[in-house]
Amino acid sequence: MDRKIIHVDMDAFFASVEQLDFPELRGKPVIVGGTSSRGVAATCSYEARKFGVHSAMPIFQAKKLCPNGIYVHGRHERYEEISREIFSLLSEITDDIVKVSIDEAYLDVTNLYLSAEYIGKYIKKKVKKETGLTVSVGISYNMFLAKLASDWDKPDGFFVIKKEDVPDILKPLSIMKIHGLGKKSAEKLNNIGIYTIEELLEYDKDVLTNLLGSMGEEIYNKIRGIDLRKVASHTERKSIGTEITFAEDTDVFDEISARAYKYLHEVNEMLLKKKMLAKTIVLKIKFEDFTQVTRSKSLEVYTDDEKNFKPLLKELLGKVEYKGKVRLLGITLANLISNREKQLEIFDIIGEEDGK
Ligand code: TTP
Ligand code: MG
Repeated sequence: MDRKIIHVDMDAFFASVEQLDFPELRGKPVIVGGTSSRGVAATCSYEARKFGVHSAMPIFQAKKLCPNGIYVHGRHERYEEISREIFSLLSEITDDIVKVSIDEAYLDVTNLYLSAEYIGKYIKKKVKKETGLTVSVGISYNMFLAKLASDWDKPDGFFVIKKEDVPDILKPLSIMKIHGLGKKSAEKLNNIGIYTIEELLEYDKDVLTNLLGSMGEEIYNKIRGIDLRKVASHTERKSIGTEITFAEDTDVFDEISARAYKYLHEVNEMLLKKKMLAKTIVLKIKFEDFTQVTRSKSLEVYTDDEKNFKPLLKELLGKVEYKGKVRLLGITLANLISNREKQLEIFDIIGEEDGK
């Protein structure tokens, strides 16, 4: 089965945040990146792009092209804050997410029941509703094409690249659109008369490898719609737990056991809140002499239902060799995955209206 990959990229991110926070800047050419003529533009609003201004352009040059532009200093903390907010709402959709820059992320939604198109439109709406900003969404069956798609229809874009569109849809594009192909490599290709992807498709793998080194094969594959990179998450949560030291050490089994069930309840509540399922329960007991034991037990299936863990906890409590008073008790639920069905509830908030 083909994968369903979504790439999201905020529009003119720093400049849009400035326009959001300072309404008088809306609809105006805004250039972020310092007011000093020696600096470079971090980015600029789409109104400024009409004048030919772009990211990394020296400010003095931008001022020549757009003398009436509004030049402002960047406020990185504020951009980071909004970035966190956006990433947090994207993380509610799936754990298979990777943030690649302050305003950009990939999501693998292959395992969600809803279509990638539906989820993509939901993202646009949700980001707009929660932050007031627009985001461009690209959808395809791999990361390379999804990124290309998010750039297709900017700003406020929504574009899908289907398998049957490839490679025809790519042919007219400049080779500069190939993410991963650096400026130097593009120049090398230009020097032998290659400017478009259609022209590049004429060359076989060996020639590209000779020209571009190890990247040759990667580029050869990408322009044919082949990109096997996985959306590898770095943020996956492996466990949820709590542990607390007793106010007074105790060897009364009923007290220890009551405490354990109470913690299981609390941890299970956290699991539900995070919309996750767990398979394993871990009991940790520390004794008054500071020695400790950890025992764990797993279910056959993932669950978020506390009552499934209770018999396991009973067994674990019975297994421990109590060699003195208990000082600390901890309960952890481990082996976590997302609860896909629960996550689908998130989407219901928005409903079926058209997305863009
Ligand atoms: P981008 O997503 O590349 O650009 P953008 O969001 O401003 O515009 P677009 O609509 O084309 O996506 O980068 C995100 C932010 O990163 C951008 O707002 C400012 C910062 N940035 C720099 O500071 N320097 C740079 O050279 C680039 C490219 C971006
Ligand atoms: Mg962007």
